[in-house]
Amino acid sequence: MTTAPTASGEIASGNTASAHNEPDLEPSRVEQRRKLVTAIPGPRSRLLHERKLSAVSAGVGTGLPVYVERAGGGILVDVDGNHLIDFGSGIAVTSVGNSAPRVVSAVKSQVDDFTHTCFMVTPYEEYIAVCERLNALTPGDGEKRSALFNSGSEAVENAIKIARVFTGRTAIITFDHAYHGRTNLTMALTAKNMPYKQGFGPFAGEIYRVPMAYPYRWPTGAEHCADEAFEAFVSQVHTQVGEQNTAAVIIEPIQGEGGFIVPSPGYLRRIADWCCQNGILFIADEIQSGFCRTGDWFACEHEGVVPDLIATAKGIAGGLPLAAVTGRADVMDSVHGGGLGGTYGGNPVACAAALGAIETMEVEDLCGRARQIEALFMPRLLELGAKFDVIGEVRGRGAMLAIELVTGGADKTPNPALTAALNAYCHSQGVVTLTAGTFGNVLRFLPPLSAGHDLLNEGLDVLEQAFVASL
Ligand code: PLZ
Repeated sequence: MTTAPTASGEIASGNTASAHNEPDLEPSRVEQRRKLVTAIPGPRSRLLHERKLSAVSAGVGTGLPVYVERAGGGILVDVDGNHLIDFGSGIAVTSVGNSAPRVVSAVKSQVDDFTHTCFMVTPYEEYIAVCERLNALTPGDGEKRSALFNSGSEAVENAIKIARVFTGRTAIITFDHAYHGRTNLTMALTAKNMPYKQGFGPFAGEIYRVPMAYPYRWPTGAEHCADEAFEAFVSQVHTQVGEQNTAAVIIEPIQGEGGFIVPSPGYLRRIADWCCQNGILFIADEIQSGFCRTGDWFACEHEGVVPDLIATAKGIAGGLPLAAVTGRADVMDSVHGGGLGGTYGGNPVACAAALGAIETMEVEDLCGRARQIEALFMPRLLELGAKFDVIGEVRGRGAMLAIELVTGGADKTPNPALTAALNAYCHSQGVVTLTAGTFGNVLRFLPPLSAGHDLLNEGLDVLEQAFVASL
């Protein structure tokens, strides 16, 4: 087993002391313990699942068919009364916890006032306030502007639109293992065929894919990854696309769906500098990695990178649908009036939720909390890695962590069957884990930052049992 260079560095060790104490978290109204009162899924969930199968399109998948009734802290309560430990946060969304008190009260009061006018018709202050917060919180001291949308995919689409208008160029560079969404343009940016793209083409044009600096799987070894991946990037853009035709490079600072791939240190910085030298915009997709998840407000801060544009969503609004593009004022203002928008973009209820969520992150120091979670998880995951040679790599940062599963020993052949078995075991024992990865062989951990230490440790105990049960 190897560890990614960024996995357990100074952040982890600096917080070891506090990691052993229960942090000062907002008390949740949901009892914070795992409790199984039926098999998983229980009888009520099974009934609902039958209804789902006859009412909902088969194209909409279900990771774990337990139907949720309440949630808070680090617990999901299902309709059968089971308390499950949440290691997924609804795919990195409820970082402040489900129904976080500030989010709930801001939403309630906004719903009492009004629910919608359409910001493009008769605007309201909440939208502006969210943009002001984003402009201040994102990396970079220069003047910035933001625009709000409904989903991560929509934010990415708009970042590309803006980049094309600003540069007057069309080509967009994306990476192996990238995930940017399911709409037509973002499907083209996304790397993995099944299930995201199969049968859904033709895809948007002018998208070019280059290798990702993926240290664990770099053919000549992790130590050569940063240099060789950067050389391949520069050469492919030059020979196959042309710098003068390239509007933007879009990258996830830590790749999410692709398998929590942490690029080699320095790689992002070199790409960003090269973009700057060539009049190409650097777009960071921080939709999964943003908002305290990795122990900083945004993952690119760890690498000292200031993107021209940042796409955000997920953690921004504590579970309500909201997304944004934030970036350099000259870039954002280059679009003609009326060129950006949408009926619901920056809905006032979602904006109120975002203001509540951002305040929670500040007041409860959730960046610090994500680092504490890393300090708790990392040693335990590394211990598992030392014990079970099917763990090829432990990696990630803050509360965005993963293990990559292989057939064993020096053989790095991906092991999706074992990954599925471990995932299923955790589910059966009331721990909601998620898989990821181009090869389906990554188990990822994205707990709410509101989850207590005892609960997280208990979830990790179950993970350990999963190895014993599955091997
Ligand atoms: N960019 C980096 O992680 C969404 C996808 C789940 P939307 N990731 C979860 C699924 O199977 O649909 C994501 C992301 C990154 C963009 C997106 C897209 O965000 O809000 O799902 O559109």
